[in-house]
Amino acid sequence: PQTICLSDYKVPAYLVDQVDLRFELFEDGARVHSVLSVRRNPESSAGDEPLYLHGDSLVLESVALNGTPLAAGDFDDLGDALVVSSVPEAFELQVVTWIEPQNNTRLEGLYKSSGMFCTQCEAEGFRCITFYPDRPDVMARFRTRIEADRDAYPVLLSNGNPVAKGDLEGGRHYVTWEDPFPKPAYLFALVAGDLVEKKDTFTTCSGRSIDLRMYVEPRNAQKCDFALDALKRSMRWDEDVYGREYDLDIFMIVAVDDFNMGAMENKGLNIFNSSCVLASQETATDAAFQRIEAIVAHEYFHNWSGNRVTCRDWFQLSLKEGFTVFRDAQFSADMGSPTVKRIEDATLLRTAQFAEDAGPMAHPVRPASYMEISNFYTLTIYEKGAEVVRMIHNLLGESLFRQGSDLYFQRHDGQAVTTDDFVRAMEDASGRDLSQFRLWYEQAGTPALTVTDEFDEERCVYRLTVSQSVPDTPGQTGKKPQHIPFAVGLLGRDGQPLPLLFSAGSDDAPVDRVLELTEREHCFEFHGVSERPVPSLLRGFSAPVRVHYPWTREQLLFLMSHDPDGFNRWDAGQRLAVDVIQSLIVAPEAEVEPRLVDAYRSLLRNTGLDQALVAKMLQLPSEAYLIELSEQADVAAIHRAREAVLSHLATHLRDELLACYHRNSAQGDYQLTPESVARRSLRNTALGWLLHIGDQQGLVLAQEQLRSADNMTDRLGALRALVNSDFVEERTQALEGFYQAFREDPQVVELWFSVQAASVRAGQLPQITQLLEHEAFDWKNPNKVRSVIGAFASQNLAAFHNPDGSGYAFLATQVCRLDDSNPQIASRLVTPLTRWRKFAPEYRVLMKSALERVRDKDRLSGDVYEVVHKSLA
Ligand code: HT7
Ligand code: ZN
Repeated sequence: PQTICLSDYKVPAYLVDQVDLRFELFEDGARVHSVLSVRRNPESSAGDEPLYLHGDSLVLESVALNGTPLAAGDFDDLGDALVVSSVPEAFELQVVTWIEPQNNTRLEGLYKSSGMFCTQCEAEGFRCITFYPDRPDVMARFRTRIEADRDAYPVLLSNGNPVAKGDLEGGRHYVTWEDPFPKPAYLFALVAGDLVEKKDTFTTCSGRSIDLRMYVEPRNAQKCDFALDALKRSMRWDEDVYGREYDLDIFMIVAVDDFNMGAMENKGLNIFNSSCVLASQETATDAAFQRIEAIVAHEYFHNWSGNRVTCRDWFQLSLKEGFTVFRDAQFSADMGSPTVKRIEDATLLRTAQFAEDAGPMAHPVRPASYMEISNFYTLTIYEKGAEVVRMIHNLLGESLFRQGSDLYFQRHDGQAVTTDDFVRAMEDASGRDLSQFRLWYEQAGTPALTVTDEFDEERCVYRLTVSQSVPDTPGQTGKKPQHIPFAVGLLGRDGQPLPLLFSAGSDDAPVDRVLELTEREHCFEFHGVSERPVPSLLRGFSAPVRVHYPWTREQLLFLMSHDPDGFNRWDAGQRLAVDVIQSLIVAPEAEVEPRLVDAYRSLLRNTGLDQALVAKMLQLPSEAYLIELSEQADVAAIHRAREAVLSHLATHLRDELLACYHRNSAQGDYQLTPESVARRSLRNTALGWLLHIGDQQGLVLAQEQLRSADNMTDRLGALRALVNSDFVEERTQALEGFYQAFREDPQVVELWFSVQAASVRAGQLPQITQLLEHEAFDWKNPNKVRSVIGAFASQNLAAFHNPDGSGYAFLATQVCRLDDSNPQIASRLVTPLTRWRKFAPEYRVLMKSALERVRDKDRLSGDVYEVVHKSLA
């Protein structure tokens, strides 16, 4: 595969004003008639360059220019492109192609899922439908006519508004759609199927009535209400917080079972992975409800941040993804608990994005090159990109940020632009200079802050010295210091916040401040400090950085109970638990810190504190996070130490766990309020801990909960606790009963698979192999693949990293198998092996050789090639 470089960007030589598509859909394939109105781009210096149209897996049936069929010598069908050598200034190009959606296992372009036709065109799927300049800076108006059998495909959908429909001969019918907004081809969508329609409406801020439609398979008709409500909440929120009104007369959501990612923001016709949109109390967990709300919002918000203003090229992907993730995070915070949302986001970032940023595929938020763009839908582009926007928000403040976003949308509406255009709008609206800040887009790697402090008792001066360094990453060394907003506070002996005075004498100082770090080393002096304070650093996770400060265990315990910043309260608990677990890794026989037990005891008893925060604080740091923090991870030792701490806590806090369980037992009807979600989380954590130590009373409670639960959170909580216990017979029975009860529901079966695959007790390799042979497993369905193979390799770390290398060999085999049918999924699945340098030598050697086996596979896809070669380099 070729490397594509940002520095080679050229404006398109030709523009497309109008696209007329006619799809003839059949069981054995589809014929696509395309008419493109093309003109030379006045901004291009390319002269009379040939017309270059991308294509992938297409059979060309005919090509004509202004109605005249082209002769063989007038064009070249290169397989991955159609090149027309000599074209006028402006012309119409008619192309007919034949494709086979029923055989499309890559799930890019037009494919079939559970009998329905659907599309996925981002990033480069449109070229699998017809020849086209498939790049986001070519924006055209689309008119789409879909023809299909009326009985098999009564519902025919595309972007925009329906403008015509009617019957055709042979029991067929058609519908024509017109999208008035020019868009890049990656936002094109088509759906044809036998679907039920759920209807709703939304009245916009200017009084326009929008038809909301959700299309699902008949068996899912009862699982739409939550998503439709979430959609309405999102539409209102985007008007209130960003002043963004919806623009078409209809907004549609479709659920499909086979989908490579979570969802897709196609203009007016969002397509969702079923597991990211369908929900009912009986079948979806609280986490699933929250994820669905966030994804529905995310896709909807793209209508402005992505569709109305889109990306110039794929190097700018974070322009739409980072901004939209930031917007959906603000929305979720407003809908629930801001602190809990921040903890969840920071956990994902610190566990997985930091690992990516320190690994062989590390890349800047705006990458400089790529081979396969699908490999760049990463945590760095999405989550770190969102953090970068959040930092701008922190630096500018609410009001100037809003003015910046208004300016960005107004200035660039209908355009394909760059991250630099985004930053410039923020600068122009605020008057701030963000030139150094731009390094966040250019430099890969997680900055590390080392903080030291001194207290001058006589002068009452407290001095914080912060030095920053940005690590080397592949292809990037010797990096410059970045502009980092660093939120801090100081706590006095009794836990009172101390004023932060930059000079002596002034009064009325704030008790928290955002320090702006711009130098390699920065020193801040605070005056009028009468006692040595405990610093609370990086409050609210104000920047995606690592912070090193030598807090003592005593200080961490103090912050855990006194820090007014909820995030840092949680973080202090995490740091303490990490420290205790790490000391057991070094000395397995050492005593577990008794103060940790006391801290958890008071958490379990603390009914005064926000229970959602308590639920988060009770979660021990994950094995993945502990690996991320190690230099040369010894997975078995990490697993052993963490389990030992968990067992110790559970044994010593048994009474408190039982009390917590009963106190938080279900009362009244199932509700999705933050309070009820926290209650279920607390009781399921308590249950999990009790079963972890083989508690008989816990077993009875789990079995009863599994039997009587009226919702999936409690049912799955009980099942997970049993599966992660040593009650072998009981867990086998529970798994069987659960499967029989929900075997008809693919989303629940996915949960059932992943609970086992992620469990060190139920998910050893022989059991994983059995799951792959299970009647419900389906190699063509990415969700099933993720729920078994993905869960095993990324959550069941002790089993995956079996010192005999069997887990690695297993993953390599499955990656090779999937590479032939779905390279995007294969490429994502191989990720855990690419981190081989992170591990102790005995693991490293085996991981590397598994990776080499993948590298040596015949006909390796470009997707997997890029990841494997870069990680072996
Ligand atoms: N913008 C969407 C990206 C996406 C995608 C990318 C590559 C391959 C398949 C895909 N499906 C969806 C999703 C989003 O961020 O909203
Ligand atoms: Zn997105």
